[in-house]
Amino acid sequence: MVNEMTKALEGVKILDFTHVQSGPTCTQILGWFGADVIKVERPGVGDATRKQLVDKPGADSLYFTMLNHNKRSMELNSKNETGKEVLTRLIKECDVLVENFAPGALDRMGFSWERVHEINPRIIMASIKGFGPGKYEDCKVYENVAQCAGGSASTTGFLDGPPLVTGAQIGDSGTGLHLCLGIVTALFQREKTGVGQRVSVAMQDSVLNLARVKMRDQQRLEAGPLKEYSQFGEGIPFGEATPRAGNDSGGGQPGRILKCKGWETDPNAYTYFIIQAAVWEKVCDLIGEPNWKTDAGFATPPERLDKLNQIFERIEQWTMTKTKFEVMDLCNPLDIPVGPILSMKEIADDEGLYATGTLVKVDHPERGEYISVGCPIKLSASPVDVERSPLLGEHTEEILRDVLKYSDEEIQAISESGAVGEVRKAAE
Ligand code: CAO
Repeated sequence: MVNEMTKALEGVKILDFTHVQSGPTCTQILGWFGADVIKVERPGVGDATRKQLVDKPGADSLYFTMLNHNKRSMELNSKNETGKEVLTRLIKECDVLVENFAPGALDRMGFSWERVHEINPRIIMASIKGFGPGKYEDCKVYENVAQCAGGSASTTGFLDGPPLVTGAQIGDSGTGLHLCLGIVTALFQREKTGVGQRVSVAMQDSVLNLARVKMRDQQRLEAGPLKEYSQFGEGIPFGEATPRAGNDSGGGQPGRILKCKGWETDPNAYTYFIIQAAVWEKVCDLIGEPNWKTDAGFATPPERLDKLNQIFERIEQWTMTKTKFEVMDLCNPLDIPVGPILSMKEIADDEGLYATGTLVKVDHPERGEYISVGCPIKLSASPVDVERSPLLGEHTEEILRDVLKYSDEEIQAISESGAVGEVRKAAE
């Protein structure tokens, strides 16, 4: 039954002019929701990530293959005159143009928003840049630059250490997600107005949006110290800016990462442990400190603030006698919020994640089977089938013929002009 369902974005054509990570994550999601994503790549070169962090010589890298599922690839030189004509036809044909070139690159190609809108007034043009309008608008930006400029790095890490970037790609993939929402919102508005619009997302803005609670804390500082930060209980004064909070929880409930059984040899034998007021008594019983339920200095959350190190050291003595999964099994029935620190290896081995499609095994003609992260957004009436990423230019001819309706002679002429590189047949 499920396979007969239509997909949410079926019929929507995307001119995917994205590369590296931020843009491709966006168009990949649109592809998962059923849009026809036509990835336009430089002839013979393609998206630079195809050949970055290569693990299998000759094959597209995992960097590329995991970010470009459910797309068709077309080689097209957008600086060649015939290439520009083909691109113009693509713009006429598509509903959305998505790009994350360096600032000004599309204008230099001759395809400013004004020009694109003139070619197709219904088209939505969606762009990612590092910064919004202002003093940094011309900068090229990568993931960690965005994490630093968006307030994430200054608020990540330990108080006595340097700023830290996080492993989650909040600058690239986070921005791709924001752009995706902008695109579907603009498509929804177009249903009513009939015209397209420009959608712009800056990586700095996306990171800041995700670091919203740290801007909350910046303003709370004016009213006094941030009591839920460990440094308050430790008597360390606050400065002018939101400090790094180590592993404190951002929600106001004391929380830490604690060692579990095996920590001496396993770098991920740890659990997150939160002591919410509502479950304090259960925590006390669990760790064998029943007196702390009523003892002066321990009974209420404000009293405990200057004793958090002592309390978490005691809880850690208990967690170190259990594996992180045993901690989970014992705490969950008591509603004590804990979370095992899962390694990527443990996640890759989790059958439950394959059952939900969050992890998928994908076959690829050049590299064989590999694991990919599937679509994290589940629509009950628009199931996702994760398809392998396209080879460079795999669909050039198919798109020229079926989407752009060029005749055989015209395709021959386009090919001879050097606009599309060598036209190849789709791989099996
Ligand atoms: N045909 C012909 N030329 C093409 C082409 C095609 N199909 N596709 C791209 N080009 C050209 C561009 O027009 C540009 O030429 P000019 O410099 O003459 O204008 C050139 O290729 C390089 O494009 P670029 O500047 O976008 O690429 P880069 O590798 O130098 O920079 C990046 C990469 C990501 C820093 C930059 O694109 C950027 O800042 N993007 C916006 C922010 C962003 O998305 N960053 C996240 C990237 S993921 O970490």
